[in-house]
Amino acid sequence: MKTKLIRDFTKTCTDGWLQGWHERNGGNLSYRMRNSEVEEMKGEFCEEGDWKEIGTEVPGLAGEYFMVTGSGKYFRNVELDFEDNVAIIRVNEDGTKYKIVYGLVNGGRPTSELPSHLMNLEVLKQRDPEMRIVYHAHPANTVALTFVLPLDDEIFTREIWEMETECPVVFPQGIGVVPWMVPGGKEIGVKTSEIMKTRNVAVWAHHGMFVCGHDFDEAFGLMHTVEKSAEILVKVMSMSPVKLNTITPEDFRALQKPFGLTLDEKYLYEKHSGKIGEK
Ligand code: 2HA
Ligand code: ZN
Repeated sequence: MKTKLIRDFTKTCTDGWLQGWHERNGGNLSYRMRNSEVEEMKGEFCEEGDWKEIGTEVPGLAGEYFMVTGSGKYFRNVELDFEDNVAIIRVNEDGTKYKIVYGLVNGGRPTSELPSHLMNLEVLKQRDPEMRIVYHAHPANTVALTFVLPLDDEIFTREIWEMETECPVVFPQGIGVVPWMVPGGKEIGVKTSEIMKTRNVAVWAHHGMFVCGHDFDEAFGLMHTVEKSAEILVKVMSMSPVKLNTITPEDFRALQKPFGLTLDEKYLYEKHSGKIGEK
């Protein structure tokens, strides 16, 4: 069965693979399904499977269905065999367990980052019921910057924003940075979902990035925009520790009216040091 949802989900996996963000089984993708999408596919669901522990609690997602990549599965292979690599799961009535109702036909489990994905999707649903996607990837330039920039939300956001005028338009709420933590568990999910309460981008130091979106294009485009700016910053820093020219706080403020933005002044600090990464 090839629904529009399956096509859109697959396209995101393939596009991420082509960007080089998904070495081996790196990265994962999840989508909170609409009732109409569940109805469309329900004839193919098997509800007989066992309930398994999520490893955290997401009562705000009770009874909902999610399309998620499989643990240990390669993004490269999603377009080649969707049903082997992706699952649809249902969350139980108290938000502590899930069961696989479709996909992963050769066995397996949903993504190892399921707690982070579901905790993010839960806070996002509260923020905006149409926010349905969480996407995690390992884009190299963004990860590289976590070794040389302070792991500070304000500095990280400001340095990335300065690389492309589009940035504050695309992610006006800025970026949150999570220090290095053990991936795959509840703890890192708590930290990431704290960021997702107000922002659409979370960077995991020395690991990767989480973004959200209303649809797949928006989530992918956000990942792409942050990573593109990170690439420019890596190029600039390889040439010089200081910038001769840049976008100034006044310039950023001037974007607000024409683009209908409100930018938090905490990102628009006056710099006392000329060095990239210092305030
Ligand atoms: O291997 O990206 O964070 C999947 C991951 C874990
Ligand atoms: Zn990862």
